[in-house]
Amino acid sequence: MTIFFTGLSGSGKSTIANVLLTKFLETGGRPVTLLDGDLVRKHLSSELGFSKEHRDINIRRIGYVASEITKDGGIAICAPIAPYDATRKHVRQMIEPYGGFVLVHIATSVEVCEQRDRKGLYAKARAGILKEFTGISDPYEAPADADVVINTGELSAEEAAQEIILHLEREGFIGTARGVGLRPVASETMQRLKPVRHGSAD
Ligand code: ADX
Repeated sequence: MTIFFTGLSGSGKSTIANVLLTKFLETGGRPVTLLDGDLVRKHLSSELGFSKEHRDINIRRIGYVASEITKDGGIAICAPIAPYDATRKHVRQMIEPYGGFVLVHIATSVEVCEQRDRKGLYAKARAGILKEFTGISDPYEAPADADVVINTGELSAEEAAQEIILHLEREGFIGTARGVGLRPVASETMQRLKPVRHGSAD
């Protein structure tokens, strides 16, 4: 399974992805790999810039690694900006033959990201020192096909990670807290077959 985050720089992707990683590691089970935007840029895509072509190469590399992890039964958590809709869809198509692909949009507005400006990059982009900066001088195509949308204005990173876990449980990608990891169809069938009881507690 691949959990693919998308959102602006400073939207909270990395923070939430790291909380999610910790939760998976605590639960144990399948191996988990985090492909963080900044770390991929450092180790896997250090020669690339931020033109559309280079961003697309970067995202397709992440997609390829995630598809291999998914194929092997692991969990890949990816957290790049991934600003282009067609490229995200391409990655979904690369991964879905091998397992689940869950697109998580961290929908923090550019105003909020700029106001926080944790890395000081928005100020540099405004000053024209950083060119092609997503949300300022470069596009961000918000997804219409996100499986989960996180509004970080309302949720802490912990709560956001919990929302994602709940979605994964609901869709049958991971077992529930009680350890009943049924696929959605099977689970619905089970519900229908379950005898209806009145009065007595379960
Ligand atoms: S992506 O567009 O190819 O998906 P990626 O997530 O790898 O982007 O890298 C984004 C990170 O690179 C940002 O969080 C920021 O720290 C840094 N960065 C440097 N220059 C830019 C830029 N022009 N646009 C966006 N991010 C930039």
